Amino acid sequence: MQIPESARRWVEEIAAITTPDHVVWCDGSAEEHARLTAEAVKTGVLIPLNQERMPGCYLHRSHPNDVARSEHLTFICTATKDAAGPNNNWMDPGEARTKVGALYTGVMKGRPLYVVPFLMGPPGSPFSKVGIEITDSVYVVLNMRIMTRMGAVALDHLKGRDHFIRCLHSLGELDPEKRFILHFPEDNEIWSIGSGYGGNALLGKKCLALRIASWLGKQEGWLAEHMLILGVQTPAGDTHYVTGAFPSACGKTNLAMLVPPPELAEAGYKVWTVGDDIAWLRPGADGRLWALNPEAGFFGVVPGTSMKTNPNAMRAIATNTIYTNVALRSDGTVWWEGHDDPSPDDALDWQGRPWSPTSAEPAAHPNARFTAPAAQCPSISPLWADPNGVPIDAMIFGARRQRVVPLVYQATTWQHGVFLAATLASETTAAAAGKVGVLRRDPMAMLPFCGYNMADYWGHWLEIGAHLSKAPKIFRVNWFRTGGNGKFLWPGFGENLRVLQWVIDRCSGKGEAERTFIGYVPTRRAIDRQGIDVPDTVMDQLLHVDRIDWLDAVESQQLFFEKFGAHVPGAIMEEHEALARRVAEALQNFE
Ligand code: GTP
Ligand code: SPV
Ligand code: MN
Repeated sequence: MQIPESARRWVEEIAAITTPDHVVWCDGSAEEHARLTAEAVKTGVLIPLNQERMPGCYLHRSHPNDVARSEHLTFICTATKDAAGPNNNWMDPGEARTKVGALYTGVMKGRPLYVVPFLMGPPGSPFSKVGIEITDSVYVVLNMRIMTRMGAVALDHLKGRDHFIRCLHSLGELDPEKRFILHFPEDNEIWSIGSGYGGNALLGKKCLALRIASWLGKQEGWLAEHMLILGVQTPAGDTHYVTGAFPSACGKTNLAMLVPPPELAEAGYKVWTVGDDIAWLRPGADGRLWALNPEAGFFGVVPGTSMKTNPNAMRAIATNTIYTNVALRSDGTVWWEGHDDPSPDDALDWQGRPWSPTSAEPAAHPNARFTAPAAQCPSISPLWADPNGVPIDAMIFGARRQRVVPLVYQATTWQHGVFLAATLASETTAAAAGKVGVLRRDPMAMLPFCGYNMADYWGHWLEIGAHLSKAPKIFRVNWFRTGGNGKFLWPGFGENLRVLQWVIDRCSGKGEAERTFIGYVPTRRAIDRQGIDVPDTVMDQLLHVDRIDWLDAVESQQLFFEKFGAHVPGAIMEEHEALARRVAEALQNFE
């Protein structure tokens, strides 16, 4: 491995502060993987699963207080508070370095310090970025090996230069009082301490590929987004690529791996997975928007995953997978709520406590996760690691909304679409610590991940649109609308392809729609319902746009925009005011 001098010096500096037992440079080799896995098993970090039934699979139980991202402990440390915006927690960089820096003194005593070079994006792509993560967690190393291109491949990408993002991680004492996830975008640096969990600790993912990358994208003219990327192959044989931004645990992985229902499969539809969580997008010389997946694996929600909901994920996680916080059955296999098998009579829950179907608590943590190599997914696209990515026809924005938002509708222009995405709101999930089911604004599904002032970010979106002669069409979807009985009205999962069909139709100038005050809504018959039991009355409920509901929505948007003051782009306020006018008109016509 070609180690740049600057990296060597930085590691020495950190080792002098954290005083580890020894330093291990990770090269990403198979031999190293075997050695680190054995080490993790010996120290109880990983529990081997039944190797006959689940080759290469392991279980990890995290600390019970460390099971989700900690948004309230996540900070953007920029010179001014204004640069971070009201969407982020802010800490002065000097203060952060003093206060949190002190926590690193001697923190790795008795533990190894691993140096993990990693590449976000395909090898050989001019758009890929290199990070180096220092960590004292072997679990982090083993996860990074699945989620990124790790080791020699990353340092080779540097070609002797020292353009890498410094990522410093320590488990610390796993004390929530001493837990911080800090980003220094002005210095290309990330500091994380006190958590070993996913988005807090695998620093290539949310910290680098979204928060730091969104900042870099603003300077360099591209976008880093919380988006899946998929390709829909139609019976005609052409493939249309679509991105989908949904907040955490709102359906990206499931949509990315969609299996067409029998009627559509027979007709010749196929869905290809390019990415399930993060997309880096840039305008191409052809005036289209191109997307690539910077990750190499999936860190997906386990509960609810089954052969019925997501067979591609089930196959992807059958081998070489790390399971975090699921239940363990007596035969050494795993189980979770929503699994195809019935509840086991006796199992150990995610904390290792005896569990039976009469137990009061769930067997798996609601935010239990799998870490699996993307290449293992049966629907993985032949272009998933293409250095240029794929050209995007449509972008969809989805969220959990029991009420108000129809199954699907289309924005009238790019500017209207940016406004639609900026006003996205969703009911909170178990992916972040805090209450579940509370409605909050989550623009572009990026509220926890935008590394700078979100209103400036909307401006950047508008600016990107100005560089696109063939901009993707923008849509809003909602799989989660409920009826009077509180049940979901739409069957979801594979059947979501029926909505994608309309989306693709609209991109090619087809697909029936009615222009309403929120945008183009499909007519009842525009969504193909052959083979599913969704009666006309239910379809009408799914597509209903209610004037009173939207009057409330406009008022709440106003309050949200006010938080960002003068940073809100004029074009966004224009769209907001135009919507308010259209809603008022609709109310008048109604009376
Ligand atoms: P992150 O990894 O946290 O960013 O989440 P994600 O957006 O990839 O969410 P994921 O696809 O893992 O879905 C989370 C939960 O939503 C799971 O429990 C799914 O079963 C459920 N879900 C996904 N798609 C649908 C759908 O179409 N309908 C319904 N009702 N539930 C869905
Ligand atoms: C999310 O919370 O959106 C995730 C999981 O994708 S984590 O990597 O923990 O952020
Ligand atoms: Mn995510």
